[in-house]
Amino acid sequence: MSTVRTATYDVLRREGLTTIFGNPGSNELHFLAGMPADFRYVLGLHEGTVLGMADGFALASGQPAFVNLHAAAGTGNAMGALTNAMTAHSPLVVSAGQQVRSTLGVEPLLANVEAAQLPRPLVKWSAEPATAADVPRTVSQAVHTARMEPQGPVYVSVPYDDWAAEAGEASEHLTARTVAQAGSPSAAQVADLVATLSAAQNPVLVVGPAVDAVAANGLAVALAERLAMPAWIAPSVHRCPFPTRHPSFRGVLPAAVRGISTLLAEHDLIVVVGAPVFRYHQYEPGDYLPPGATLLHLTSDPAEAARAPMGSALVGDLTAVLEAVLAELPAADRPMPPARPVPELPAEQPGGMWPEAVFSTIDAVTPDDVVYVKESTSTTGVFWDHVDISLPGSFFFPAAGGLGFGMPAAVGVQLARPDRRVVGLIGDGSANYGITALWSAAAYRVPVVFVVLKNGTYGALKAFAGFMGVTDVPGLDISGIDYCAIAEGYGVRARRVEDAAGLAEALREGLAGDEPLLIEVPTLSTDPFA
Ligand code: TZD
Ligand code: CA
Repeated sequence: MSTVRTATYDVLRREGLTTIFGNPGSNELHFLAGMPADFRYVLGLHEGTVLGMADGFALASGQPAFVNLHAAAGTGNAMGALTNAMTAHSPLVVSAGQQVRSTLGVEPLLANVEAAQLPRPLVKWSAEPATAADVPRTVSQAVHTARMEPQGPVYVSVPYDDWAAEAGEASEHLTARTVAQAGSPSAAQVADLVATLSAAQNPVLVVGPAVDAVAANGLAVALAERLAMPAWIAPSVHRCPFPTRHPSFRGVLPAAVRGISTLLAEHDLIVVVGAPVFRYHQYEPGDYLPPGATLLHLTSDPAEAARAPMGSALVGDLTAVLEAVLAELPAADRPMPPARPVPELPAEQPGGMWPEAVFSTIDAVTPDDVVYVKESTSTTGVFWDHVDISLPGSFFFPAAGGLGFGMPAAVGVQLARPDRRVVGLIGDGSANYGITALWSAAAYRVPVVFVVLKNGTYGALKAFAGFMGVTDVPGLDISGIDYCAIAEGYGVRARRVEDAAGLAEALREGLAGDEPLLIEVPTLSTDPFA
């Protein structure tokens, strides 16, 4: 008869969750002790980093990743990072160690009081099994729940004395079962979609992160070409679902109600695929839609469809829906819209490189299949003009805007995709929220090249202050931090560069090596609202 611990490892192995991202405490030692040899443990020195690494790993692999945190305090430290995982639909199975079951009533030190309640509403599902014998089944339920569309993080709290208990025969079924999902549109639904799309005179495509998550980027391109439509990336995007050098590509929509309806004013049909409608940021009230326009929303997330304030939605498997539509949809009888010119780089100025020049230098040096993990907030607009991204899974950004994702996620993405090189584009402010990822990168020899854009300030917040018309905001300057010294302190090699030539040389060095490198580059501030 196997123990709860063995049966749980069997479930994790069967479902492919053999990497454990964690930071341990006394409640977790019984689970971790004698970890099976086919599992690997990736230690993060802070739970925000642990969760961020697992998030990057899950997003880049498309598979659930396992996280092991310490009780309530460890969970609390991870919750900022959970905002991003929840928004990104990242299939994380987050576990936390609990105090001994029979002692919970008296709330001993490190008891996780109301454990299942703690991470809500930042998880899709959360539980503490009612009995020790139900732990393996609960973990199995957690994995299937995380993996099912719409994917998302889940949470399981396990009292540590459960691990040695007998699992019971019922747990043997868990490693013999499968849970699959289907979501194809009916023939009538396809006919409806084709009629709506064909009737449009001047449609526009808005593509979102869920397209990249299922690698349906090529289908989005086929749809844009079939209807000769311009294509925008949905606002506040955290993945790149459309090739940035395709003639249809227009950029990323502004994250404002009025900004979007103004930009799309010429169009009679707005076709949104795989994005919330819409994830706004700056408050600019106005009409949700341009006059006379209708919106068609294709999504795999019922909640996304239900909460949209306008449009007609169809919820289904995005690949199945797009394939079914493309099989029936006639080509539009209009010319493709002309490609927009790539903006020139701004003229050089003393004091640092323009972020635009940083990105175009990196674009020129990196291989075509490079993966960018970006957390430099004032540059979210200009980035897209200067990089050539064409493959699925090539760009990740904190999905809920919670900083502390970039550095850890870069490590997690690189661990999930050793076949591709990862470049982290990290603001000097953002770096500090996930800085301990440098230690994990060094300890596990994860060859991420971190580029820290050092403008000495929370640039995006300065720009926001201007947009909001407020002045004299304290706490926006962060000068005097030496990122090279910090990197070296964590065991990561570092280079300080001043210009494009130095940046290119340091990047080549980093990409040629098999260990992490941090490059610090002084930058000028761009205005994201310009
Ligand atoms: N804390 C957390 C966890 N998430 C946040 N988003 C913020 C604070 C607020 N914040 C932003 O939204 S942008 C930003 C902060 C502090 C500045 C980040 O500075 P940076 O990038 O140096 O990384 P830029 O390019 O200078 O803006
Ligand atoms: Ca900055």
